[in-house]
Amino acid sequence: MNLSNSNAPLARREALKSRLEQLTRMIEIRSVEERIQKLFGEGHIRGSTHLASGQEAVSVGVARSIDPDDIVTCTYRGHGHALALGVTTVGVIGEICGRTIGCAGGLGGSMHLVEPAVGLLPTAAIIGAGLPIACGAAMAARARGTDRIAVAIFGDGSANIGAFHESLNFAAVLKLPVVFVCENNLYGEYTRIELSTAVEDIAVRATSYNIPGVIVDGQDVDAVAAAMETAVARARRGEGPSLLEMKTYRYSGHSRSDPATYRRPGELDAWLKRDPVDILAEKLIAEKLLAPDGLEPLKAETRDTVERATEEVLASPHPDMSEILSHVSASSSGGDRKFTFWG
Ligand SMILES: Cc1ncc(C[n+]2csc(CCOP(=O)(O)OP(=O)(O)O)c2C)c(N)n1
Ligand SMILES: [Mg+2]
Repeated sequence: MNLSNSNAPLARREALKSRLEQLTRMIEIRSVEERIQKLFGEGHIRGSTHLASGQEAVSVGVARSIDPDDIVTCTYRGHGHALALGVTTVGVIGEICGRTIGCAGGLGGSMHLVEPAVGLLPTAAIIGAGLPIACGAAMAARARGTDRIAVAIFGDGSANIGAFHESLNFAAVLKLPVVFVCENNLYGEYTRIELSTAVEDIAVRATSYNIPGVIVDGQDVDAVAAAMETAVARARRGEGPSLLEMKTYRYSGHSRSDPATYRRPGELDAWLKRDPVDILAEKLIAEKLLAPDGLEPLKAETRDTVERATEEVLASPHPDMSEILSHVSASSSGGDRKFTFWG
């Protein structure tokens, strides 16, 4: 497994301190998602894919606000979070294409990305599952006497799952260092939020658990980071969890080839006008960190980098069939393939 052999994820995370790199990473996420859609059509991907184009500001805003040894859980819609946290393009595309070069050796696929070096627990297909796991990671951090925190990223649909309510209550009572980040993209699979959810704003549910609940512009990376920084500081001070609701939108359908015909007319166009990449690019131009005509060349350059990563992936092998039972169960004799978080 190529996981611990490389400093690249940590270096990529460190690089995110630069505002220009934050923009580049958001473009990279978009380009990777577009390439994955194409790879799926070309037959290189088994199973499913769940793209997060449009939600890049949440990924990068969260990643830039926490330390590499903080823990993150997220769902199948996790390619962008993995890239933002520092997993390499080869690690992500390789995993999704089921190649040994992937971040889980090609055994996990699109829904099971992982990188201990930057705190990414394996992403999960079961919605709501990451919330209690984040509570457990927060308890472990406290038991070890550290000021590390855990972040659980999940969707609006997941806020109707029992594990959401149990986790918020549990974390509030124990004042656990957790930040609950809800990406409200208005849809759970093919169902618009008002058909499944009794409240318009998920953040109001924080009231039931006596914790802060904040509505955040999920298209603006700086708004995401500002809300995160407040919640992270509160968690590190031992004052307990927060619930942040990121208002955002997914440009693609739920998964694979879903054409998303259930959208309201004009809805996609309205969100495209508040594209997170454009919003940050405009700010960087105003801050003179990007030339007025610098966005398109940056996009082209990033697409080239993603294309080179894709070529590397497609030239690399699939795992051998003998690997099929690796990691199936955890045991003390797991050998060198064990994932180790926090030593
Ligand atoms: C426990 C559980 N129930 C049902 C499903 C099927 N399922 C997959 S995605 C999804 C919708 C989730 O929507 P949301 O939480 O808003 O996340 P998004 O896909 O919008 O990121 C459902 C119900 C599942 N994966 N896990
Ligand atoms: Mg959703």
